[in-house]
This record gives sequence, C-alpha cells and structure tokens, in this order.
Amino acid sequence: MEKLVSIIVTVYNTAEFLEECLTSVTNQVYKNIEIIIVNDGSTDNSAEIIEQYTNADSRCRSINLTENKGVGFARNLGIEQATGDFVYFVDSDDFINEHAVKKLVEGLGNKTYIIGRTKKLTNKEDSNIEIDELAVTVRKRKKVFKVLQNLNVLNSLFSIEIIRKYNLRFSEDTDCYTEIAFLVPLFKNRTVIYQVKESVYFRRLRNDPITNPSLMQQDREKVLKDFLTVYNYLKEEQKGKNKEQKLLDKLLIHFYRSKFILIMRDATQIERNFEQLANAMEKVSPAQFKNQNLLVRGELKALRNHKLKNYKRAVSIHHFGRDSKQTFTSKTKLTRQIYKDIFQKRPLNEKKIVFESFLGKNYADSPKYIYEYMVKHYPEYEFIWSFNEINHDIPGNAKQVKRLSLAYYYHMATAKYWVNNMRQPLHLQKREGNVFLQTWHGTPLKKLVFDMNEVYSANPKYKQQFYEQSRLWDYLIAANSYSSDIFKSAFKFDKVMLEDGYPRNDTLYINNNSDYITKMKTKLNIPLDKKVILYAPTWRDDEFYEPGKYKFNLKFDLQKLQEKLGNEYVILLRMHYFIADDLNIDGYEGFVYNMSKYDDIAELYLISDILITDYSSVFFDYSNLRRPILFYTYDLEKYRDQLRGFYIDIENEVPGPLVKTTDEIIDAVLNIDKVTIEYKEKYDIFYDKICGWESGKATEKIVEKVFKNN
Ligand code: C2G
Repeated sequence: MEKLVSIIVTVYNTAEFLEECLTSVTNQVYKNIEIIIVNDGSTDNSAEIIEQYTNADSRCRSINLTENKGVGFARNLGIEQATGDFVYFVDSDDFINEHAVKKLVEGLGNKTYIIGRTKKLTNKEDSNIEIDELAVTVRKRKKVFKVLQNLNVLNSLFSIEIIRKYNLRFSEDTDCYTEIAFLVPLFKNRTVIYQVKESVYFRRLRNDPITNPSLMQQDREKVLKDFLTVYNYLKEEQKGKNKEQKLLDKLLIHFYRSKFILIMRDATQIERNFEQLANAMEKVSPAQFKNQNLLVRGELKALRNHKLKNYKRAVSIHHFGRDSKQTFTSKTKLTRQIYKDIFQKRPLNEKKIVFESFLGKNYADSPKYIYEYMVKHYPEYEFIWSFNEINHDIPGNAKQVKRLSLAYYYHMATAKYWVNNMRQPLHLQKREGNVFLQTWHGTPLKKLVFDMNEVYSANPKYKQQFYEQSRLWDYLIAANSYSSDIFKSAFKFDKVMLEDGYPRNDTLYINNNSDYITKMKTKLNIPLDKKVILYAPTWRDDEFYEPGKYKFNLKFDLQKLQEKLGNEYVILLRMHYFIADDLNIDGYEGFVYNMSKYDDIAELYLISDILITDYSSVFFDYSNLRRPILFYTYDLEKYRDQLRGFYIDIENEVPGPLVKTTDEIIDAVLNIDKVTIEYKEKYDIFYDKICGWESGKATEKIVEKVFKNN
C-alpha cells in the first residue's frame, strides 16, 4: 500500500501566486496525497482561488481562519488535521516540481526525515530545469548544523511518527523563526542529514516588499527581535534538555555573527537593541564562546555581562575591520567612503546645481531645457553636468564631470540642487537642505513600478530600491493630469507634483517653424527636398545581453521601404538609449540615417513629418506637434500581455493606426492624408488629455517654483 503524504499549504494574501502553487501541488506525479490548505485570514481573493481547487480535486480540503493567526499557528493546525504517514509543507507563494514529492518518498525509505533541494527563483526561466525522472540520488550531509542554521522546513518529508514522538510544533507568538521550535528537537540526535538531489522546490523571491512584504522582508530589527523571542521562550521550555540547549545557543551565536552584527552599527541602534540581546546572551553557556575568535569573544562577553561601553568599543573595532577590508579592496568603495566621510561634511553650496539626463548618456530632455533657461536667467549659479563622457558641446559655462568619479561625488555632496530625469544611484545620500527635482523622462504607457503586476523580475529588489530612491525626490514633474495620477500610484509619490507641462516639450511650441526646421536639417545633412520619417521604438524587457544592455532587431524590410518611399522620404532610425546593438545600415546611405547617438530627440521630432513608434512614450510628446503617428506594433500581444501591461487601451485610444507589417507601413505612409482625416477625432481627444497643460512655458514656471521658493 502506497503511503499517504499530507501536504500542508498555509495561505495569507498570496492571490497573485496561489494558482501556480496549488496547481503544482495537485499535479504531483505521486498521487496518494491529501492537501490541507489553511487560509490564515487572507483579505484578498485567495479564498476564491482555494475554493476552485477544493471543488475540483477531492484530495484538497481547506480550513478558513477568520483572522490572521500567523504561519506557526496555521501550520500547527495543518499538522493536527493530517492523516498521512508523512507531512510536507509548501508556502503559498512558491511552487514545486511535479516529481518533488515522489522523489522524497522514494529517498526516504524507512528513515524519518529527508530534505530536497531549493532553487531560488528570480525569473520564469529559472524553473525550466531538467529533472531525471528515474534517478533518486540520496546524498549524506555531514555538517548537520549547516542544514539547521537555514531554519527551513520546506521541501522536507517528515514521518508522522517523528512528529508525534518529539511532539514537533511551530511556535505561535512571533511572525518569523517559528521553525526553530519544530527543528531543534528534530535535529538534536542527528549526525547526518539525507538529501535527494532531484526533488526541487522553487522559492520565489518576492519583489514588492513595500506593498506586500513576505514575512522575512519586514523591518530587519523586528525580524531579529522575533528570533530573540523564540530563543528565550525555547530556552525556558526546553530546560534541562542538554542537547536542545546546546543547539539553541549555537544558533544564537551564529545569528549574532551573521545578522545581529549588521544592525549593531551606530550608537542609537546599539542602545535600542543592546538590552534584549544581552538578556539572551546571558543564557548562553560560556563553553560555547570558546570556538569564537578573540574579537567576537570580547563582544559576546560584554553582552553577557551587560557592559554597554565595552561592547560599543569592541563592536566598533569589529566594524572598522570589516569596512576597511572592503574599502581598500576596491576603488569604488574608497571613492564612496571619501564621499561619505569627507565630501558630505563640506558646506552645502546654496547656489550649485548638478544636472543629469539618461544616466549621463545625453545632453537632453527636461534637465537640458531647465539648464538653458537658468544659464540665461540665473547666471549667478554654479552649474555642473554629469556625463559618462566629458565631451559634450553645451552652451553656458557648466562644468562637466564624469559620472561616478571623485569630482562627481564632490559636487553631488556639496550642491544644494539635483536635477535628474531618472533614478539616482542608490548609495547617494541627501543632506539637510538638499533639493531634488526629478523631471522623469516620459508620460507613461507601460505600467510602472508598483503598478507592474509582474511576478518575476531581473532584479527582485527593484521595487524596494525604487521606493527608497524616490523617497529622496522633493519635486516631480507631470506633463499632464494622466501622468500625475499614475505617478502617485506607481511611485507612491506624495511630495510636490509640478503640473505645468514638460520643459522638454517647450521647444515643440517655440521652434515649430520652417526656419528652425531648415536650419536643423542642414545641420544634420538631411536633404531639404525630402520628407522625414522618424522611427523611434522602445526596448523589450525580455531581450537583453545583460541588465541595462538590450537587443534590438529591425523588424522591417528596408529595401522595400526604399523602393516604395525613397523618392519622397528619408528615414531616421532612433534606438532607445538602452539598446546596445549598433545598427547596420550599409547600402542605405542617403535614405536611412542612424540617429541613435544623437543627443536630443526633440530636435528630431521637429524635423520629421511622420513618427513611427511602438510602445515608447515618444508619441505622447510628438502629439504636441499634431503630426501623424503610426504604431508599428508587430509584437503587441506579447508586449502588452506578457511583458508589461499598459495604462491606456492602445487599440482604441492612440492617435494613429496600429500597423503590423512593412506593407502596412508603406500603405499608411502613401495614404497619410487619408490616415490623418480618419484619426482626426481621436487625435483631438488625445491631444486634450495629454497636451492640455503645454504652452511652451513649462520650463519658466517650474524654475520659478523650485528655485525661487527655496
Ligand atoms: N527615447 C528616445 N529614443 C527612443 C525611445 C525613447 O530618445 N527610441 C527617449 C524619449 O525621450 C522617451 C524616453 O526616452 O520619452 C523614454 O523612453 P520609453 O521608450 O518610453 O521607455 P522607458 O525608458 O522605459 O521610459 O514614464 C516613462 C517610462 O518610464 C518609459
């Protein structure tokens, strides 16, 4: 008779991930399972999803708690309800390989406890791993404490006998580290741990710790305090049991060295946490200190004896040692240290401004227009521009510094004002009196940050880091009320929103005349007798060489375009600044111009007669010119549905046709007057919504608000 496995899934507000989890559980190759789903008072629609599974699969049943009781309580309830021979836990935001349970059962034999392998998941592809369906490779791990210190009950098979024998339960009065109570008695007599290589569990690294943190993503001090609470409780509960006491002490010291030391840095932090930590350390048997090095032993003793002063001294030496080891191994770290310790202590210059656009790549966008206005009207200021290469030909007397160089840090530390159109480096710190004007770099079409519903991302810390960075922005520019609403939700922005239009769009009102256009075309060597098509697409999240370096293939037939349109038009190709590929336009000289490296796209807007784009925010700006726009959206379904999601209904709201092939482009261009008439009504509505605040005076209004008021 096949043994029954009780799978316990505890759920708290994980609707986003739950289907993937429960499907992976119900699809197990090992069929003799019961699935106990404990809904721990979820307030999202987790309950509905659970119901679908309990209705469809008789092996599933659920327990609904009316209020959130915590994962320890919920798992204990699951254990009490289990009727199986074995118990297996899954977290509701994770999922498992279809062979996971079968492999563990086979590997377990007549042992009482076995573990599988956990794989951290940052993107969907990570789960495409090959599993040998026949193999069950059981490894013996001798370093038992190393397994224990991970404090993990996931992807393990526990025999019900061992759970009953030691009465294994989770503790219930903290959010985190409830597993210690379950694992310590289980580990006390073990000299070896068995592991099945082919049983794989996918642990999701959640990427939105701000809106929906996982338990361990809560405030670090709080998480560690939970550790101490559990430790204190168990020391008392397991009194007289030597082996358990020893394991608990080892865990505390391990946690001290790997985690607590990181929050014991400045004086206030230390004072805040000292007593609690000292009280716990007092309970440790001094024999445990022997294995530590001298420095750590000093800290532990100071804690144990409640000697705050001694502790502060010892710990500062410890940190100094750690920091200087890091500082002198890398130039970057040394530069940052100088920034923090020396530059940040210099006086703040009330009349200095540092400008940057597109991470130092261009002299462009709103920072450029704000700078040029200030050069004219506020010449008493000192202006700094941050560039990746210091070779930009710019008006005025700005000093150019190389981004992230020592000079850059000096000016960032001492300038009162920062003007940037993208996020600043994470390690920059604001000083008292600093003013940060964030211009942002486009009206959004693609969902941004906290509105992005993506479950995977290249960088699981993205949302959290974005949140921290955007807390430093004092002013944010919204070109229209549509953007203003989005920024409030997507960035959780709650400081001053400047609602005066985009500085970068002023030029589209001031310079929209034939003199300017002739002058620009001449400067760029574009024939005056030809009309101009600008092709400016965006980037694709899933096509990259490495983060920040994206791929792009031209998806149209240049030869055909030249044959049909070459007499009347030229084409300017303008790749997004994230695109690393160099376009090859050999053979199309005189028809195709590569403008990807050109600084300011606004100048290209002004000289072009038609814009072709896709999901780039360029069309919002371009619509200020009221000229025709074609949307070359050959991968619409994938881009919209899989990659990002949009804020507007692209099929119905945008002011031009969606075209999918080279022939359709040619057809639309040859009939551009007809297209213009066809889209007139939509264009008018769109213009009112997006361009209503623009009048050519945004720069002036914004400068007066930001620099006069401060
Ligand atoms: N851009 C450009 N050339 C392109 C595409 C974009 O110069 N081929 C510039 C435009 O100024 C555009 C800005 O980069 O407004 C942002 O480009 P998007 O394609 O919209 O993409 P992204 O950088 O993801 O920014 O809220 C805006 C969003 O964040 C979009």
